Formats: sequence, C-alpha cells, structure tokens
Amino acid sequence: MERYNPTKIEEKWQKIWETEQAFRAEENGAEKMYLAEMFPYPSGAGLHVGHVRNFSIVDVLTRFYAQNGKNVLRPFGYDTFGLPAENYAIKTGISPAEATKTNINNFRKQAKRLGFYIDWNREINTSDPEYYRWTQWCFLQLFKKGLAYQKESYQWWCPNDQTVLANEQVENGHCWRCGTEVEKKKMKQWFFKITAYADELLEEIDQLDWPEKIKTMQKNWIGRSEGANVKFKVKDQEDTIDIFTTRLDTICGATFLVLAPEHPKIPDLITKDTEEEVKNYCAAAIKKSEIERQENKEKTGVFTGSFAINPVTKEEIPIWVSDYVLINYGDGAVMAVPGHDERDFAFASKYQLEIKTVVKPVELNNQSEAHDGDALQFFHDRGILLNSGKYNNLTSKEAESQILSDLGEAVANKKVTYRMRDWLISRQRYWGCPIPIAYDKDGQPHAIPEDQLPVVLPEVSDYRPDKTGRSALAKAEDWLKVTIDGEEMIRETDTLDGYACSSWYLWRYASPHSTSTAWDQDAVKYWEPLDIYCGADHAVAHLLYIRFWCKFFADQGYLPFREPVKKLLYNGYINAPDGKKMSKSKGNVIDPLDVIDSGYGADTLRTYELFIGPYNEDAAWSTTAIGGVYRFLNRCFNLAINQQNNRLHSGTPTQLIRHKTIKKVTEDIANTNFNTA
Ligand code: ANZ
Repeated sequence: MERYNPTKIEEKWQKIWETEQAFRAEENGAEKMYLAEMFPYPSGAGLHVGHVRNFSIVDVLTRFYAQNGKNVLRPFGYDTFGLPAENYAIKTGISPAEATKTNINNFRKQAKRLGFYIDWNREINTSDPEYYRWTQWCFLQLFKKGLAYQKESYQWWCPNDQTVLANEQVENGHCWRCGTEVEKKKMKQWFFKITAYADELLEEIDQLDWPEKIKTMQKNWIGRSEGANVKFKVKDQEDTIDIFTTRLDTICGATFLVLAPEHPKIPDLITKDTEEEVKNYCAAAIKKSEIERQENKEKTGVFTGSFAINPVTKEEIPIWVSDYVLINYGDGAVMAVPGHDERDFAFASKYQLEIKTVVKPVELNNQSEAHDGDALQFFHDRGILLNSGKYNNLTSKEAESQILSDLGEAVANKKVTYRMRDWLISRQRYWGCPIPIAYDKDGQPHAIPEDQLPVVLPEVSDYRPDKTGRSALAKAEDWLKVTIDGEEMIRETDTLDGYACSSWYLWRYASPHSTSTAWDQDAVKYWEPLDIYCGADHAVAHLLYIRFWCKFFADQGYLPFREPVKKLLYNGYINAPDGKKMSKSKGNVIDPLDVIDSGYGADTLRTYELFIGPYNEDAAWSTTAIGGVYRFLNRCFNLAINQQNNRLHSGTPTQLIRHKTIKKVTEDIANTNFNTA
C-alpha cells in the first residue's frame, strides 16, 4: 500500500500552486474575505515556530473561507526598516539593503515550503522605494494638516560613541555597544499628533470585534482624565504656575506644589541658596526612565526656595521639585494634597510638609471629627468637604463646580488630559524611510514636492550616526542639498520610525503595484477594511497607530471607513519545551525547516502548532507530541486512500461521518478553535 510521504506530496502541490498561481486574488462580484497576519520583520535568523503558529491560524481561516465560496485575499509582506539591520551593517559593513534582500529571499523560501495560501503577487517590502515613496506621501498629508510637527524632546545619548541611542540600545542605563553610562540630550524631534484623535479612538473601541484584553489595554493607554487646570501665582513674581488636578475639591488641602525636574520655570524659582542642589537633582532625575520614576519607591525631591499662593486659601505654600511628577503629563506640575493623595502623603511625611484633611466620607457626615490624627487611614475618594472655609459640607462634586466658578476663567478651567502622548516618529538613524522635508536658510521646514518623491536613501559607507547626533545621512553631502521653488535647502537627516511604514500597509495590499497612488480607491472599497487580523504583539503601539491613520485618511477623503480591522485574533507565543522563551543564546530554538526536513513535513508542523493548545494562550513545544500528530496524519492519509480504493457511495455510514466531521470543523473554526481543523 502507498505510504504517507509528506515530502513528495508537499513538493508536488507546492509546485502546482506556484505554476497555477492558485492563490491569486482578484476583484470580482463575489463576497470578499480579506485576512492577514502582522507582517514579519525578516531577521537573519529566518522564520521561527512562533511565526508558523501565527501564519497557520491565518492559513486555516483563509482556506476555510475560500472553500466556502468567499473571494479571499491573503497577502504577505515584510517590515524591513529598523535597528537590527543597521546594527548588523555597522558591525559587518554589509549594507542593510543587501542584508534585507538576502533575508527576504530566505523568508519567502521558508513560507513557500510551509505551503501557505498566499497571493505572492501582492508581496510588499517597506524599504522598497516604490513602497516608501507612499509612506513619505502619507507623512506629507499629516504635515500639511499640522498633524506632523516638531518639538524638543529628550533622547538617550552615549557620550563616548557620540550617538543617539534608541530605548532598546540602552541596557541598565548603559550603552549597548561600549558600556558607557548614557545621558539624556535635548533634541528637536518629529511627532504625529495622535492625541487629536484621542476621543474617537477611545469611543470606537467598544464596537470592535477584538479581544477584551487588547481593548482594555488601549483604553488604559489613551487614559482619558477629566479635571481642571489651575494657575497658582508665584509669590513676589508676576509669573504663575499651571497645575492639572482631577480633584479640584481638595484644593484647600494643597499645602505645596511639586514640579517635574524638566519644568521650564525652575530656573526662575531657584535662589542662590538652592541653585546648586536643585540643578544637581534635576540633572540626575532627567537621566532616569519614566518607568523608573513611577516605581513605588521612596520619594525624593528638593525645595526650590520659592513659594506660591494657594488661590483659594491665599496661603503661601512652598514649591518643590520631584521626579514623581512627569513633565509630559497634564501640566508637568501638581498641587500636592498630602491628606488625600498617597504619593503626596509619602513626600510630605518625608520632608515634614503640612498635611491637611479636607474631605471625609459621606457616611461620616454627622461626625464632627473625621480625621483622628491617624493620617495613614486617609481617604482618597470623593465625599463631603471640611476644613475648606465656605465650601465646608458641600459634596465633592458641588465643591468642584463652585470653586471653578469662584476662581473664574482667568485662574481655573476644566481640562481633559490623556495619558497617551503624541507619537514620536523621528529617528536619528540611517536605515529608515527618509522624512520628506528640507530646511530653508532660517531653519524652517518645507515639504518636498510630491512629484519629487521618493526621497531615496543614498548609499553611504559608514552607517553610524555622526558626532552631532544626526543620522549617517548627514554624511551624504550631495544628497543633502535640494532646490525647492528655486531656493537651496538642506534635507532632513532623520528617518521615520518603522511604525510609520506599517501604519498603512494593510491598504497597500489592496493595490500593491499602484504607481500613481498609495492605494487605489476602487481596490480599497472592495477589499477593505481587513476582516481578520492575526498577531501576537503590538497591543497598543501598532494597533493604535493604524486606527489613528485610518481616521485621519478617512477625514481627508482617502478611505471610505474609519476602523481598519474588523476582527482581531491575538495569538499566544510558542515557548521552548522547558516553558522558557526560545532564544538563540539559550540554544533552545526550534527551526521549522528542521522539523519539516526531518521527514515530518509542513502539514505535520502546522497541524501540531494548531493542536498545541488554545490559539490565544502561550504553549510549550513538545518533541514527543509532534510525533503523535504525524501518526494521525498518516492515518488520515490511509483512510483517504482506502476510501478512494473502495469507492464508497453516499448513504453509507462513512458518508454520515464525513458530514458530521464537516459540521464539527465548521463550528470549531467559527469559534476560533483550530485543533480539529
Ligand atoms: C490633587 C489631587 C488630590 C490629585 C488627590 C489626586 C488626588 P490621573 O487620574 O491619572 O489623571 N498629576 C497631575 N499631573 C501630574 C504629573 N505630571 N505627574 C504626576 N502626577 C500628576 O491623575 C491625575 C492626578 O495626578 C492629578 O490630580 C494630580 O494629583 C496628579 F486627592 O491633584 B491630583
């Protein structure tokens, strides 16, 4: 009897699929189904078993919908700009473009050996000038509408290598390459104004067919906070300091102000006596990461030497600096209410600052003394006011609106703050999409005219950023000069973060060869939005950015929908047999091609990865279980061969089993259970 020989079967069919272009998608009158995985970064290590799980899930769904008569589109592409290729180039001198080409060829070969249903005619590569020309076009649309803008911001800086470092290149506060302690350096950076869409991004989350976990993460990331902005006058100065509070009701308990160490007004507040200490404190704090600063540890801070006037109590309150206040949130300064805020309480206790109780729980309303001196039992909720003069006995809510109107618009205003920041998009790096901007003599930015796109990355011999912190592009002297409207200008040497390239690729897939537009209107109308997206990463960054761009381009009339992804599947990771993360250094990586070539074949590998556990949970690789899957496929094969030989007719028990099986598989796939598939 014929034996199950996956090598022979797979080779035969993969060849047929290739010559017949069996998975080519074309627009027709049928109902469409568009599916994609998050496209991979083609690293030198090749595809790994984690990719295989992700791609296999999409593959099952694609084949399932195709067999159900839908007109399916399942494209593939590569997210190729980024630091690994540049670091590799710095080490080896091999150009990132060269290395990327080699890696893509390898990825494609591997994906084909895995037998995926992919329309290879739609392959895209974000570092191809024909692609990034349109990434540049997208940037210019945002720039024209004021949603791409420049602002000073702190960057990691290695004083030894004289170079800007990405977050990933800072290891425990030291440079990844030379080990020198890193510093922060203020530099002008490009930002996308994602906050302009904060409300809409938040409001439309609930209607998405996405995992609740991801939706919650996005909500928390956006972090909408309603409160008030209050101006505190600085004693003996004309100047005021703005603070953001969500608890205006507690203002009579505000016994000091705290500014972030980066706050621009600090130099005007320090005195001869405090100058040195404050400057040292700020310099040290700026070096710490935000995560470090928000950790629950002992609070530190310094007194500036100046006082502010509490606008309600008219009391003089000291102005301090501490790193628990973040510059990028609210106004970068807080009114500290140690009677009701834990962080302020810890700070006040340490530096012996006044602690006042000004709110008590509603149920304590009739008790004259809410606060028994045991400050640890303090109350953080809203309630009834006390120790607050004319506002005593009002509810927090009543007090807030009363205080707001008493202070008047010149002093206090309602304000909404978002935890989400604008998206820092520029990188002082060579291997990225060049930002299509040039500067005139006065340093003003100008858009490169659209008919001059793409701004192509020039070849350079040294990929390292230069000593001033600019990318290696600064060394391409001829490339730097450009004439716009008869004026000589100098090109931007920053490139775009890779997240910009992946913010619109799902629309490019609809018309990947278009040379006249980023995406063809009719094509996006037919294929988009994406019906199913599958990935195991990027819960907030990428998955928020595509939503933001979608809304923006919908507003500009380029997209006929406002949400890019209908259904999201978030799959788990595949770990090593010991449950640990697979990594080259631990030597526990499973290479998919090794599994295939050992005789198991691609179908066994794919089936095994679908069978390994619920798709959305992490799973550990098992070398024994994969053998079981192989034996199972072997039995399926024999069953099929027997069936063919016996030519069983309808109405037999086998036919019944077949129908039952189809029903079960159909229901399982509808419920995203892939193990029976
Ligand atoms: C006084 C107060 C009293 C506050 C109280 C809280 C409780 P969410 O809800 O996260 O938005 N805050 C404001 N700006 C800050 C900054 N840049 N860095 C650190 N903390 C900051 O938090 C808003 C509260 O966080 C604000 O309200 C402010 O403290 C603090 F019983 O003002 B609150």
